[in-house]
Amino acid sequence: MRKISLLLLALTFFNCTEKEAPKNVTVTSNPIEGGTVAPPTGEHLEGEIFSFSATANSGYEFLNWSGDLSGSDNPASVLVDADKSITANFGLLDSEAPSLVVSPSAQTIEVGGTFTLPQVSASDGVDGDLSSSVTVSGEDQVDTDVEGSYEITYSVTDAAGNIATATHTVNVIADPNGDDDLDGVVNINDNCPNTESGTVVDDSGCADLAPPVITLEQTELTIEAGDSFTAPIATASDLVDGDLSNNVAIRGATFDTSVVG
Ligand SMILES: [Ca+2]
Ligand SMILES: [Ca+2]
Ligand SMILES: [Ca+2]
Repeated sequence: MRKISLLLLALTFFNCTEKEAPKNVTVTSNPIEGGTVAPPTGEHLEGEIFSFSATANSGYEFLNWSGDLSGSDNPASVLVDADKSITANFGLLDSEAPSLVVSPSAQTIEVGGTFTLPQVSASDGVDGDLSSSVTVSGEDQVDTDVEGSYEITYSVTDAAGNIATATHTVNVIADPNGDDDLDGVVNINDNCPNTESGTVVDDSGCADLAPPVITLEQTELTIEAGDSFTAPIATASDLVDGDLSNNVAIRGATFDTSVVG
């Protein structure tokens, strides 16, 4: 009788320990810097239903689960019926448009001439080199037999849908040494061939938008009370107008050199 009791006790104990044997649940973030999973790797009792949640780090988004868990629900539950290996997959968030470089941005040719396609390259922080995905429009509109300014538009879209565009202008001119827009810059050097009459232009034939630069020998002067004050020497120059030093006007508060201040 005592033997049977002991056997029963041992069997019960054995059954209990087998049913509740802990299982290893391994969780992994892919990539590691993409985010975290809770709860972390650990032992869980067999038969438990466990809920895992993935939290993306800044700059990443949670994509889906792989391994012994699938789908993209977050959190997601798994029945611990064996050792489990669960991976949370994260992807880089992409809110930046690719960089699209079209070089040069313009060219000028004579009527009847041929134009050269610019160098075009595109790269994206997430998708990498996208140069082969660049689309072009307007190229077939360029008529090298007719004077005019033609714009070719390049465009590229990254996997996240961010779009970048850039243009290349083909100026078709009659006479390279003429000055069609009468701004003083010969056609061949004129990147803005349709400048409005009366506009001040720079060497490239485009509106001069840069203000002159003023340089002062000293920006601050300290003199003793009673001493006389000499204004600092100021020079000024402009990309288009050249030396403008004689045009510098002095403005400022009136002051009394006999009073400390
Ligand atoms: Ca991007
Ligand atoms: Ca011109
Ligand atoms: Ca011009």
